Amino acid sequence: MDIEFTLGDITQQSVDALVNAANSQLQPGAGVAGAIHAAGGPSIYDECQGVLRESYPQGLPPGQAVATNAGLLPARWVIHTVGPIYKGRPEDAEVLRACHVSCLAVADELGAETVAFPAISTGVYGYPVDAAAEVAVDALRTADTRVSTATLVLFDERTLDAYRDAHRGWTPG
Ligand code: AR6
Repeated sequence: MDIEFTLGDITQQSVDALVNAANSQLQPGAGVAGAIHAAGGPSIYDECQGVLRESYPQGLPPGQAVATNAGLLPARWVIHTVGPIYKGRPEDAEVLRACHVSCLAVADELGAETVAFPAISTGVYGYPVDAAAEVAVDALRTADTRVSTATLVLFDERTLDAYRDAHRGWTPG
């Protein structure tokens, strides 16, 4: 899988699937989720609530992912995943890694070949950017997937640099 990095707004990306940095109730909130629901329109929210009712009445657990339509966005699907709320525990990295793995597994089920990821958990959920970048890049580099291109869409230069540096510095194992 190719891994690319770009500065920008994830709602503007023309890809098969966009990843949403969601919360367990799949409510819009702020940040990426707010932008996706605002730009994508109500069909995304409606499908989110249907998926929760049918499959996750207690909410979508952190580290898991589900797909919905992408409404008015220039993508076919939105893949919603719930990152860890950062508390400095070892589990935080495991959950953040699981988010990336789960999103790629859902993308494979959908047949999505191009997927755009935001910097999951680094906003409202408080994950330090450099540490999140290392986990995200390692999860993507080691993934077993049919996705051909993962694009990390970063919202500011500082975050873009952190993810690019993590990619340059990545070593297996
Ligand atoms: N495109 C790309 N990146 C963005 C965009 C955008 N339009 N908007 C913000 N970012 P966050 P989290 C960056 O807070 O930490 C929501 O309320 C942002 O600068 O969206 O996983 C949800 O409903 C940061 O670097 O996600 C949840 O309750 C990164 O995306 C909660 O926040 C992630 O920030 C999830 O928090």
